[in-house]
Amino acid sequence: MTSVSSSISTQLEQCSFTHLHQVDELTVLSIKHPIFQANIALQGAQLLSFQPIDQQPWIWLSPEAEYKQGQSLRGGIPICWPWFGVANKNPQDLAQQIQPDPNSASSHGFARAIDWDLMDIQESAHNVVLTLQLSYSPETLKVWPFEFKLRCTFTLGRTLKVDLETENQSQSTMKISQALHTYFPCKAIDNVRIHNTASKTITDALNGWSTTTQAGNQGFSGEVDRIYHTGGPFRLETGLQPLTLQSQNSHTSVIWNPWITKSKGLSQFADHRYQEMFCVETANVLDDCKTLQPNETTHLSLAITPA
Ligand code: TA6
Repeated sequence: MTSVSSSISTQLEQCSFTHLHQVDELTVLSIKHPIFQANIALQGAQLLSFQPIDQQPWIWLSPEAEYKQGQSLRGGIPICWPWFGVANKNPQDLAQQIQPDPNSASSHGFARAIDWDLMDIQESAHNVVLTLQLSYSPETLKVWPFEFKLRCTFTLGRTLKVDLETENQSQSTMKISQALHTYFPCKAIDNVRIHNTASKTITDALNGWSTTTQAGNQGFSGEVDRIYHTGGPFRLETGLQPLTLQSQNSHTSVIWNPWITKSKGLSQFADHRYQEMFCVETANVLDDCKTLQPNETTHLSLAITPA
């Protein structure tokens, strides 16, 4: 089990709704609150589940998810940082920061695959606020030669809020791309509609990263992997609880469904799972990457509410 500080251990002993438990190789925060339940893995500060009492889950997690050290789980809200997607599909000045070679770097950065520290838990009758932190280390410096501090704050209650703060603690300029890679459940993928996407500008990863305009509101009748040049808000019509996804300080959003062929090659994902999920990822990518001067911070936030 990942160790927590003595002050956090003391806090946990006084918590009414939050406790730590081990699931296979991972340490998971389990929150059973009168108005919601949620789980967050310390590895990657990855929210795995969120379900208001007497509602269906708002977040999708693969039934094939594996709780193993060094790999994010398929589903929930993986934190993609300090780069999004394939490293050398990022702006060149960003990719060149990755050591020893961006071509050999893993997709979606490293923050989602290493343990974060639990820093604070605040419980109330209305919500639970949890803060997790990731600081640079000798291991991260080998890949990403910057001193940094990440703080992720989850505010869970009648809404689901996530705030990811990045602080550049190095003495040089640091450029990042990032995303809160949220997986949503749906009753039937063919009937999903993501409202407020019609007429928006998109960059299509499946069409040579070409930029075009989306015709009607986004639905799914095949593989979709595209960057919308907007941070929303989006209304998600899923056949389950309709949801609204809002963002702060994001002007790009990635919409993804692997469909049949890609599903067959995806880890932690049975071939038919594309029928029950889709992603809308709150991002800073392409022209929306963030350049931080020494001691500068930036926030990327999302809020999910009933529509
Ligand atoms: O968000 C879209 C995407 O970049 C897809 O291209 C696909 O790779 C997906 O993320 C999942 O990536 P992962 O590394 O978690 O399997």
